[in-house]
Amino acid sequence: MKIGIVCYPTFGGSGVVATELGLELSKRGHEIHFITYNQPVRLELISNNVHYHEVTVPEYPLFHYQPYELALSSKLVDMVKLHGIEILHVHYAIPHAYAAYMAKKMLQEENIYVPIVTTLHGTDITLVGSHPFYKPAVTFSINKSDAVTTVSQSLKDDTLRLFDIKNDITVVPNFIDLEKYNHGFTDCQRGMMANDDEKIITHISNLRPVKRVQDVISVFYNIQKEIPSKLMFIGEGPEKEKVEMRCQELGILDKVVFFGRSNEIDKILCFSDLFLLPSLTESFGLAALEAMASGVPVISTNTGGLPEVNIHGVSGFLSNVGDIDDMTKNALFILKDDANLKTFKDNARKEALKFDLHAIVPQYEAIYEDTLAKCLVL
Ligand code: GMT
Repeated sequence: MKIGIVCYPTFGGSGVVATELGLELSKRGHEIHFITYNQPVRLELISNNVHYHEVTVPEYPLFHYQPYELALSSKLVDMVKLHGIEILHVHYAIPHAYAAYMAKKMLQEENIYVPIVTTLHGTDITLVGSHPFYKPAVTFSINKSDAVTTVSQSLKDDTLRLFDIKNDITVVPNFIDLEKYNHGFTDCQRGMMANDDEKIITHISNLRPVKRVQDVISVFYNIQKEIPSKLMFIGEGPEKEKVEMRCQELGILDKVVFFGRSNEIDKILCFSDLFLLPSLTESFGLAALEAMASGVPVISTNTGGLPEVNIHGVSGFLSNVGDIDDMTKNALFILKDDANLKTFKDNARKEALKFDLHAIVPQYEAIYEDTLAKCLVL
């Protein structure tokens, strides 16, 4: 199949999933066309089967806001015609599903029919999409998609609760390339980060308020009072400066390593003992799955899709949002006893196996095939 993929190219779960999906589909023989405003961060390979088409928005002084969705829909029309793209898979409703629908309508005028598969990722529904300002456009885009998927059952429930949805929604969970997290390499440079007697705690996110990164600091502060430990803090975002200031106030700046954005999180996770994800909401929690795939147990909140990924008492623990004491207690339970830690590490890796890309990517292929078949009948 010739598949067009639209996503946000920046660091963020939806872009990562879309990129990994495209790369795996290309290995399975499909021709993939990424259409977005920057080369996706994890898209290192451009090959015969993988193409990247940049959407540029010409600056025009009359426009107070440059019309990205207009540029995207025009680019989609051009690329579908030029490359014979058969199906468009758009990740994140706003504005991708909306722009794809416009492209589909323009193409129909020329008797070209391209179905749209929309994957909802979380904040496009729970935070941004449900805002009264966007709600009509998001509802319309979901209802006009030829197939709709969500990355967790919880996100499907949220979508049906928050919007007036007439379409079926299929849950296709996020996935992981387990081979990438199979730490065959021996340069797992733990010694550079911490002493042998120190435990390594890690947090990775885009440091937006929804990630509640101050809770990461509070839990780590409590942990390091009880056990020698270091915190690996990975990501860039609006909360970073406040976090640095708080670490200084608490006198733990020397115990926290700030990495900024990293494309090598597997290398950091390979020497981590525990992952903290105290988010306010999380439709899935791809970062938690990446940690688990590396054999790192997870202390997370129990919101959204997190209980579908992190299994309480098995791969880690779940707590109510903001319950620092409970998160600390659970973290210490895992870290204080080496045998316990080993059990949780093994369990985390085993639970991650459920999300192996070889099991999940065929579900998308089946959706593309069904959607194309249904559209031929119409
Ligand atoms: O979590 C983020 O800040 C980024 C956001 C995105 O759209 O890139 O992530 C959402 O999609 C990920 C991939 O499906 C999910 O793993 C995240 O849980 C989800 N984030 C939220 O729901 C807050």
